[in-house]
Amino acid sequence: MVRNIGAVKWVEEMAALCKPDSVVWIDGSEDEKKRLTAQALSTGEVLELNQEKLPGCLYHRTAENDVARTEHLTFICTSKKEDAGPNNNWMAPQDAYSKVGALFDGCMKGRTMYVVLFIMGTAGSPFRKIGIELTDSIYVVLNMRIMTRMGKIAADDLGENEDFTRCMHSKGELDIERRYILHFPEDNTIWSYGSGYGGNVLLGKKCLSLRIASYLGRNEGWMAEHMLIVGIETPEGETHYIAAAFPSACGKTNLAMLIPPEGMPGYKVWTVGDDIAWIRIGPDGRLWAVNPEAGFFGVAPGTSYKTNPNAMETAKTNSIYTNVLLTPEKNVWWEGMDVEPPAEGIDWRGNPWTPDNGEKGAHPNARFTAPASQCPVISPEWENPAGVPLSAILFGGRRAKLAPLVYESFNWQHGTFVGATMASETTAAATGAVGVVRRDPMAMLPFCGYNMAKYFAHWLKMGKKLTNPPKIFNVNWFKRGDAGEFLWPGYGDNLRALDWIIRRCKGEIEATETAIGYVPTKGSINTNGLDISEAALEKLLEVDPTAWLEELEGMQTFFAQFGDDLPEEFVKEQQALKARLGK
Ligand code: OXD
Ligand code: MN
Repeated sequence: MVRNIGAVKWVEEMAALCKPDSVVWIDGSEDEKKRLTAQALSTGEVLELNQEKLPGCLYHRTAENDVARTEHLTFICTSKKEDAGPNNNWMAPQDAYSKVGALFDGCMKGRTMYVVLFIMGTAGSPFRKIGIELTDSIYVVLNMRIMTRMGKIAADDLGENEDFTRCMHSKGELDIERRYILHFPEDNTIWSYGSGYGGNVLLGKKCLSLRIASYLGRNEGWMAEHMLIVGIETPEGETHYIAAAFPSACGKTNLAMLIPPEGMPGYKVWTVGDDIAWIRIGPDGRLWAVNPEAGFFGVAPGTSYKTNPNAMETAKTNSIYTNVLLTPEKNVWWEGMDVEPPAEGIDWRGNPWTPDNGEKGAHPNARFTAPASQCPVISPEWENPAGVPLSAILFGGRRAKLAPLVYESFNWQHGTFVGATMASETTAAATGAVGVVRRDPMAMLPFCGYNMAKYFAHWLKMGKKLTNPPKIFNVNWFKRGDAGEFLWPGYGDNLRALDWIIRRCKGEIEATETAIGYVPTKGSINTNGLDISEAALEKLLEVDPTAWLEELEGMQTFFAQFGDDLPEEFVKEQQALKARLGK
């Protein structure tokens, strides 16, 4: 299948290091899927779910110590430490290769090495990148089948080109003491050892499409962002595309496939992507975005027919469930699924479970891996190799008090500053401490493959090249009233804010200029059919200068770590914000 000399040589080299019993090149065919599934079922690596209720679906449990991305074990290995920046853990490339090379040495004895050629993006698209992942996990191969376009199609697309990302993975011993997720941006290489958790091992996702791609994007003049992409079709039949960055647990997948509220007839929502956007400048001076992934790797807990019916429908067939509760009927269940829990089941750890035994049935980071093509509202444009044109970029976080429901930045530079000062508050459920503000610029803090100060500069540079830039907004679905209650219903009603955004992009409505940007005037948010008080709406749109001055201090403290690398424009933006706040 593959005659690519560079690929063959690299696979031989890595096989010589890992010493697998055999090497299997994956072609991506249905027959091969059947064979691999049968093999994984025979070893217990995956279990078959109820084929009447969940046709084509499989179940997998990870090791207990391996349920999430391990940021403290994730490294950027550049020749110079300053190129990784204060936002990344750093290891010198030679040290990293020799330290983790020693772990890879012989790690696949008794195992098979699978060779997975995959495309991030669509075949032949100018946006796309090709990777080859070597792995000793069938679970990884089956997930890569869903999350990427892989096998023969990728081999054909690669041809004899030796420009591909070398992605090396082994489960190793699944020992957290021997776990490393290493990125070598200068070598276009990723090494992942000792984990079986998606974000650490589906190397096309966070590792390639964000960390390596952000580095490539800076060199090549494009952007790799942690953003969903959604198309909003208005009753007039125009579709506007929006890309939006939120930190985890802020509802990206939900927003990407929301159901319009009853009070907004005639609107349609089209999902292009739920996690990653690769963005380029088009010949028209606009930004064009593609979703490089082919599937969704969504968080199961909290996903229900109430919060996200489209995600539930997407994952009903041909999907892989990881670390959820297994019911006696071989069905799945998780907290926040909004259906009665089963009387008993097997929890994510593999232990017998009952609703009152005090344990969670599903791990809070339990996942479904589902083909995007199965999403009932997948956009007809989602595989367009040229991408979709962006009318707006959104940033958002979870802020109980500070940020209004929605506001518009003054221009690209200010919008970049708004994104760079993004922050989100932790919830009691997640950490035990309410209201701890974590700064997470553009939701990229764990994913920027180089010095983030240079990433900010790249954003500013991109803006200078745009003759027709999208407008940049900030949203906050999580503002609370004095009694701690959420002021905004969220979910489908978030379309009301998106609608305001679109009307601003079209220049149809006025807004109120404030110190932080343009805020909706009273009455300009469509509240048709929404039960919300005037007082709540007022509070949602309020800008409190004292609170923002405090916020400015937090921004300054955060930016201080970048020293002189921080773009001059951001120093000016801080001064301008202070002046607008009346200080
Ligand atoms: C994800 C994440 O899995 O952001 O998408 O962690
Ligand atoms: Mn993500």
